[in-house]
Amino acid sequence: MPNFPDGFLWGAATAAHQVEGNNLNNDWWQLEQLAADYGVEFSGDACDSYHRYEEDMQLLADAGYNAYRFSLEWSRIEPLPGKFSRAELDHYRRMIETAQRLGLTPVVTIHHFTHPHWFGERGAWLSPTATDDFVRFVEQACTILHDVEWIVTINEPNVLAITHGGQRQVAQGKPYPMHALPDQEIGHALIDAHLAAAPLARERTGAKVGWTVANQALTPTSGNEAKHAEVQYLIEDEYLEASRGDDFVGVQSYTSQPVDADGIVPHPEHDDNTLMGWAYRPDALGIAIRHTHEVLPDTPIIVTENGIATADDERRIAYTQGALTELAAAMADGVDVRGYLHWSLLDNFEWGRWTPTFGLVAVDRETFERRPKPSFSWLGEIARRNAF
Ligand code: IFM
Repeated sequence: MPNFPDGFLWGAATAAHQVEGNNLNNDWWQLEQLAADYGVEFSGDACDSYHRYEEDMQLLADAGYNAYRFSLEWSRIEPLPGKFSRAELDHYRRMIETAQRLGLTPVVTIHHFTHPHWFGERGAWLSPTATDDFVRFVEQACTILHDVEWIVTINEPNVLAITHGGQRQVAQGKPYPMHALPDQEIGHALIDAHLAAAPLARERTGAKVGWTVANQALTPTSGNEAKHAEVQYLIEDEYLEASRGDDFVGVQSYTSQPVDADGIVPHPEHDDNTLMGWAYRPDALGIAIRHTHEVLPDTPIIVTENGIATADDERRIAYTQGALTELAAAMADGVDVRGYLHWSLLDNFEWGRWTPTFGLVAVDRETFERRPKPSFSWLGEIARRNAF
């Protein structure tokens, strides 16, 4: 059973809007109201982690983990352009200090999918002021991040460019595109924002700064290698390349898909699919890590997300065991991986849906009671021993 290097991060991840509750002032809250008739569910109180974060972190620490990834909610910190809430910054500062007191290394994401209303009204990432707006927020965020070791500027910019691209199409009266590639204009705006924010955060905090990319683990079907390379560049590699020179890059992997002459092959319904409708592919993590290493051979990697939406916790253990086997093999082959952060700590709000349960810990949505699943202690034990 391989031992992992000293200081290897073993943790779980969440994001503010998915767990905090009542983020009244962001774009997702607005979308949840507007799209309710189309079956989009409401985040509401979520897991009430805005108030219960200490309980969440205590669970992690007691179970043997040494890291927790969570995000800042921009719409709380900057409710109006240029008007910052000192009280909300203090709230996130308390989260950082709580993690540190409990022996958890905080991995802090500055932006995880949501933005304040006013930023949306300006045109979001397509606004001419987008980078300046984001940098102004990052400057304020840095005032509470001075002793944080790992900072993610933006979570999954490639997914953000797909979802915002879809919303852009809808606003133009077109149907929401299925299996779309990132909107390149939005993607390039996100890259600009990262390239402006990362050096600033590094300089102001001394932290290791990077961003996280949704790794698709795309594979070519026979004879379609050129198309595969083209799609892979547009959907993933452009965003990986923007991380060249960063202190780390976050790999986020769940499944794998083939590419044929027409692009990504839509995944058919199958008994074995996860609750997201994705193919059950524990091996995707190995493909994702190795591909990221090929593009960025000198950049350390953290697995900032990996997990499975399932109601069957034994399946979660089997999936994670498979993924960790691939991770260990990639490390044995020389890939520099610094940590593994499971998605997710809690069964949380999966962007408009509550049924895809990714959590190591279930949450009673009436009482907010946390109920750890067997997978939680299983992974915690691996973390405690730093061996698997
Ligand atoms: O829940 C999301 C997370 O916010 C970003 N990465 C993928 C997860 C599962 O869909």
